[in-house]
Amino acid sequence: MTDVAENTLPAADPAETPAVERTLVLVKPDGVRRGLSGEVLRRIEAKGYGLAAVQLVTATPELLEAHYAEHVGKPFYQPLVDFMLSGPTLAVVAEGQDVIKGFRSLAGATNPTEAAPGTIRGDLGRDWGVKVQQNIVHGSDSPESAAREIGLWFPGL
Ligand code: RTP
Ligand code: MG
Repeated sequence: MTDVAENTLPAADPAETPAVERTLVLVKPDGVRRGLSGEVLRRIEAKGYGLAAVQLVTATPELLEAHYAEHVGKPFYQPLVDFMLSGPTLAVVAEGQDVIKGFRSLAGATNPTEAAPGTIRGDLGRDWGVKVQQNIVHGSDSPESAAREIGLWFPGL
């Protein structure tokens, strides 16, 4: 007679279970204003990533100072904050294997003039001749940034 225990499924091997990574994506006020929120979400989903949270947020100077702490004091900091306060932002937590790097790849280079066609910034962005690059999206640049930024934009998550 077969032992019942031998017929049960083995517990998942942690080494075989892929660690799901999360990143913070922002559709910046220019993207929301231009009606591109859906297009950005479509590209994230079409790539195969999941949406863990989506919320329209009106940023505050305090939130932006924490979010852009690495840029405080740079010449483009105040124009960047003014731009980010110019309308609502769509905050998104996207998830999947290597999604931090993968979304940065979908977003393209910071300067939309130089961003490759096929990327969000390359296809949908351009230089508008204003003080700071309005480049439609933000994506976390490391696991540490992602954890910090998700905590700022989604304190309850
Ligand atoms: P992000 O953080 O928004 O995903 O963009 P990023 O990593 O590609 O660029 P980062 O260096 O972190 O800069 C943050 C945002 O500041 C604006 N910026 N403008 N010289 C400029 O005009 C300049 N440099 C940066 C952009 O909106 C950039 O996305
Ligand atoms: Mg950055």
